[in-house]
Amino acid sequence: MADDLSLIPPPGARADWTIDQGWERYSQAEHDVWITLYERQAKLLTGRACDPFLKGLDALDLHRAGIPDFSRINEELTRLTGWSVVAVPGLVPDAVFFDHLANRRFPAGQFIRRADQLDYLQEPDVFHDVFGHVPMLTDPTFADYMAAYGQGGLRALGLGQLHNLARLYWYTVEFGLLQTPAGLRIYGAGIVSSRAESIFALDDPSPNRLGFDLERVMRTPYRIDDFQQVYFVIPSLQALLDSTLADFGALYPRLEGQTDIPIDAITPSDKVFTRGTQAYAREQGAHAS
Ligand code: HBI
Ligand code: FE
Repeated sequence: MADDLSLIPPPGARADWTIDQGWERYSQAEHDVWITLYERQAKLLTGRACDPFLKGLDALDLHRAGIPDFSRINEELTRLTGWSVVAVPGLVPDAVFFDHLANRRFPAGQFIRRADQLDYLQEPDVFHDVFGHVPMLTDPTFADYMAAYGQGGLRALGLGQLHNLARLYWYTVEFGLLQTPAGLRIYGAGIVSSRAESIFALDDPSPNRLGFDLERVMRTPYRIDDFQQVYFVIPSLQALLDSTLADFGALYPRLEGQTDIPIDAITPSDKVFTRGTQAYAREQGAHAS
């Protein structure tokens, strides 16, 4: 998370931390990185990503000529759901991030990873942000969820409760799975933008896959450094939106009195899709010094 002590934007950025995308300044090598990543993921995600994601990818025509020009995708995106993409230099402070979301603007990194960093990157770049996040924003229900999350984020900041809400973002927007008649499908941006996790999240026997429950998710820590040990499955995008329509003001005091649920635990009230072996996490732990 960005340093919230300072809300002052870096030199060259506007007061709301946005910058020009500068699309005409991308080099061919940068466009080629996008095309490489796009082709790899598009192939992999057929039958893995949920239909709203695949439909959004098509509707915005995200592959044409490399890194998309935000002004081009915004025409269609705004028409569909009232959202737009704005360019930012990298991570922005929480308050700035939530204010954009609440106003249906998605802050996207302007830069793209280097060709030698295709699989791992610390800060969100234009591929993670635009390929990963923006297709779902063409879905009216998900679009409403993201805006509601931004509003909830601003309230949570005021209440000092962001740690709980950040878990909701992580386990839905970034790493969420959707239950469909054809099986589990991915909608989380952190999964769809990663080749390895697109496979791991659905196919690996290691992680738990559990039914989404708002309070349960808010009590579950997450890892930012490796594949998830637990994925939460929503029954529908509408159910996700419905669970966040209420003000969380009453929920936070209740959470204060409860302990976190260990990341690999399954509780008696969990709906279990997969009881994971946790073999991958154990293996990684064994390798850590
Ligand atoms: N800034 N650019 C950017 N992208 C994010 O995803 C982001 C951020 N700042 C804060 C932030 N995320 C977190 O507050 C949320 O993930 C909870
Ligand atoms: Fe993200």
